Amino acid sequence: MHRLRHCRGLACVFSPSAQSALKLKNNIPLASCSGLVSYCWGSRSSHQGQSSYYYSSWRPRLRYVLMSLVAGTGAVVAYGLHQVKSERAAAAVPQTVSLPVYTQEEVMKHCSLDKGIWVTYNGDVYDITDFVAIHPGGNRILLAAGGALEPFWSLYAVHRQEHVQEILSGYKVGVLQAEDCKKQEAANLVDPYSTDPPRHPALIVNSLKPFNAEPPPGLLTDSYITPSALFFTRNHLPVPQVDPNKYRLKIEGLPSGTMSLTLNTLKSNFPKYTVIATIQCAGNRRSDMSKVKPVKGLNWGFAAIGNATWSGARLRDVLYHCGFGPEVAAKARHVQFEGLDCDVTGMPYGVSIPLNKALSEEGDVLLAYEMNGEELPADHGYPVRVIVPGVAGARNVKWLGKVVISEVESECHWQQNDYKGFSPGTNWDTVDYKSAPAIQELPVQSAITQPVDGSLVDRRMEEVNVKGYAWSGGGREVVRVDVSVDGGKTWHVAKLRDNGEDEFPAPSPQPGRAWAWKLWEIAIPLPEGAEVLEVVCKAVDSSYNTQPDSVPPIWNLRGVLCNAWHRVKVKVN
Ligand SMILES: Nc1nc2c(c(=O)[nH]1)N[C@H]1C(S)=C(S)[C@@H](COP(=O)(O)O)O[C@H]1N2
Ligand SMILES: [Mo]
Repeated sequence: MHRLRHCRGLACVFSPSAQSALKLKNNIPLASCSGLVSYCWGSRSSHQGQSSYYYSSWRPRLRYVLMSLVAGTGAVVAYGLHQVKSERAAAAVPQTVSLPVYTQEEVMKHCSLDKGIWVTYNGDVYDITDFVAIHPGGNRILLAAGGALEPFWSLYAVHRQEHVQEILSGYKVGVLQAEDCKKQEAANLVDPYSTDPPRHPALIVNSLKPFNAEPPPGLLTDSYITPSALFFTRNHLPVPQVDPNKYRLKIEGLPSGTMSLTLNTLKSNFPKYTVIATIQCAGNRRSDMSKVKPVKGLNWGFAAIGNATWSGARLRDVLYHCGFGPEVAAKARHVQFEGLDCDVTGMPYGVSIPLNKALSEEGDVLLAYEMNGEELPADHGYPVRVIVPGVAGARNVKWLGKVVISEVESECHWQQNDYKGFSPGTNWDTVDYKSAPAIQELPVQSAITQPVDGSLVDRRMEEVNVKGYAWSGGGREVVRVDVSVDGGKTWHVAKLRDNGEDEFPAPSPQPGRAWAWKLWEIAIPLPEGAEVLEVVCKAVDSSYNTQPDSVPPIWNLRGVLCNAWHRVKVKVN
């Protein structure tokens, strides 16, 4: 963060519009910025903060339109990066020649596309101007312009791989002056993830920094309520350290100005409500989608979902207490949330939900401070998170710092340029994030947790036990789960359970308020002579929505909303 403040020519923003950059980055001396470069997050930004260096998306895009606000004229300059690529590459200095020594100050001057993008890493200086267009993580690489890569690479550990360093070495142009090196080292010692909490060893880790993990799917259906320690974790950033005594929840956009609530106020001044709600990441089952064609994002299996009891104050109660009334209602349409987790530039995680969901008495949106009867674990949002039942995980903001009542959706990356669905025909060259609405309610979903794919079934058992979960977004209750062991030719209706083996008292939900999943189970006779079974499930919700039979027609470049029939193959012996 500090490094960026030193950077004269701000070379990057987190928003498609330079305007919002000005608003968001007002701590940076924009007056001295000679070439402000804005960019579109969309096409190169990878899933939820994770970059992939595996997919074949390296060829430069032609669609690089960089807004260059030269000396405040706002001139828009279209800049085809690919054209200058070869010239610049020729200028890279071969390793055998002794390299020029640069000071940090000299490096800092190269932080715009016209002056070149320089960065330092481990005491070396790199001119990565040409690399910007082919960076799998998109133009966010520009955040490091004129400074060190280390603070960024420690946020996105995907970079700590040999071949990434190899790629970088091709762009080396010099070394950093010894004194400046020392200064950098001192600044880089802190690993932003060093304060992340300990985690359960049973979790299957998808990415360590930021931490993303899901439980072994078989454990999911062991209990109707997912134990907190096994509940999937989806973090985009380091877990923030929050002192409960200093914690303040800011409420903005109401006539009384900014309100500030303590944790104690939230707990004692508002009635405590408890809801049982399933949270599912919009990227759950992404790995099924990537089997069809590569997608960008964390390779979630089918356990990026969990069911818990959440307790806290109702958001609507807090909003009315803070002065929400007809005056605001006439204009406001959205409620924006900001987390206390920030990236290196100080940008918090942020998204929004429609205001009517937040205000509705039947919406059950909570400012939760408890999960499964205990205070929220660090990974799940301590001390306060939003629970938006029936809505994609991404909108359930953890470590909640701010609530803003607004006429517009959150401007943040995760609302504007991520978590949206597209046609299977849309690719990274044609995608227009503005053209699609943000994912809110999720479609109907189900998956098989038993038997496990690739396992063996004993013929002498005469039947196969099939188990799984089913859930739908928007409070739509799952009313039926159909299961087949012959790939979908013949079907059986599974027994739905509101509670698992544990005797959790789960009252049947009110219509439109079915926030929790259903576990299901069925024993199906083994078809005579079958050597392989293709076990398939599909759920039906109270609106008679059901799941599509295959992935290709719903494939999308980000691998979200994967809810095709879940299929598992087992051998009979
Ligand atoms: N502040 C903040 N809130 C967040 C996230 C985050 O990274 N930061 N991740 C979101 C996403 S994408 C999901 S799926 C859920 C996951 O919640 P969990 O980790 O408690 O399962 O949290 C959401 N809320
Ligand atoms: Mo998510």
